[in-house]
Amino acid sequence: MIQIGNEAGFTPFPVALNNPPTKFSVQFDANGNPIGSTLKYNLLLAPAERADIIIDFSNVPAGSKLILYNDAPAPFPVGDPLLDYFTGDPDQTLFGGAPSTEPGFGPNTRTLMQFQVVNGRGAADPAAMNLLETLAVNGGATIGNLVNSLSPKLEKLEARKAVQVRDLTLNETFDDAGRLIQMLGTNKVPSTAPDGTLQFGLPYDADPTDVVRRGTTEVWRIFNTTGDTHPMHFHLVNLQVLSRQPFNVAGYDGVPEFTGPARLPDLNELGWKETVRMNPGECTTIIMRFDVPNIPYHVPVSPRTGGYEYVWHCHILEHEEHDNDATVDCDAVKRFTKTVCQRTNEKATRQLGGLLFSRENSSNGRQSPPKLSGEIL
Ligand SMILES: [Cu+2]
Repeated sequence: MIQIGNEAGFTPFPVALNNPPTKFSVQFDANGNPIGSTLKYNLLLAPAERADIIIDFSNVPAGSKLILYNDAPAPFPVGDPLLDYFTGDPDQTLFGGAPSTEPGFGPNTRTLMQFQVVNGRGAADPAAMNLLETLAVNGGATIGNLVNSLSPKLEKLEARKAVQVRDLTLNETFDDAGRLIQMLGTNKVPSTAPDGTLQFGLPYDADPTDVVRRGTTEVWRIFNTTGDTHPMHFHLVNLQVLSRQPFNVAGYDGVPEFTGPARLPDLNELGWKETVRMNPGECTTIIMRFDVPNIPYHVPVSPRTGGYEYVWHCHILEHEEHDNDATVDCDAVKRFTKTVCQRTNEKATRQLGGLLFSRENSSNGRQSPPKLSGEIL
């Protein structure tokens, strides 16, 4: 399987995924049910991320039927069995979940699509396909000149040209009804909870905190203090991912203490993006240039700010609809929300990006914040 593009266009070079094909060992929950691995995968996509991929079926016999299968735990990465739907899954109505899924019916979050392989027809694949495969398999990144002759040359934004570095936060707290919600915020502390917890999150209708200038380039360091990976989606601009780095969530007071080295984005995240996975316990650093297009009609300014408001938000719909959004005022951006998970006395542990996360749900149905419980060396 070769990826040649994402939601924002071509990747700088073709990327071979899971090559040569390997059968992954999966993780298991406390009841022995298989749950997906968050460390090894063919293609990891969060909501709103897209991939243009080429799959070579030439060695698969005609008549074969193959299933495109999703084994990503949800919420990612720790997962909750209540949100894992498949044929013959256990009846979870006693725990507030769904009844067992019968064959031929949904919901089913694992079985996505069936491929039926038939004999090839028409002309053979052009030779360029073989070259593409060779490039991808041999590591396109190391064959720069040849690759650039095949694919569009993509500009690489340079951090040194940024006029501003902003520190922003992904947060979770509880709403008035006791439900877990997610909010975007800055690194400034707008309030302190009764238990002394620092609250960075701002509601969606708060005034924009970030005013950007047309045409300028900015670097945003976004600290995920929640237990989930959030696919953050940006309106107005595309972006490039610079790095991910673990930080001390429990001790975060607006000034980060990094707990490990930064690492580069995955190969299929290079080039332009408009939705980026932001993992729990990590600072995801992105760079954007706010090139606002000229349009041949009048757009009224926001009566609230007198500028133009644009949104960045989590693309998990439940989070998006629950204040995980923020507006940016251009000459603008702002906030975000989260998953309600109410299993009781459940402890879950998952690995992601070399880090180990765990989360425990208390008997009152409230979910503890994620704890970084270790580092995998
Ligand atoms: Cu989210």
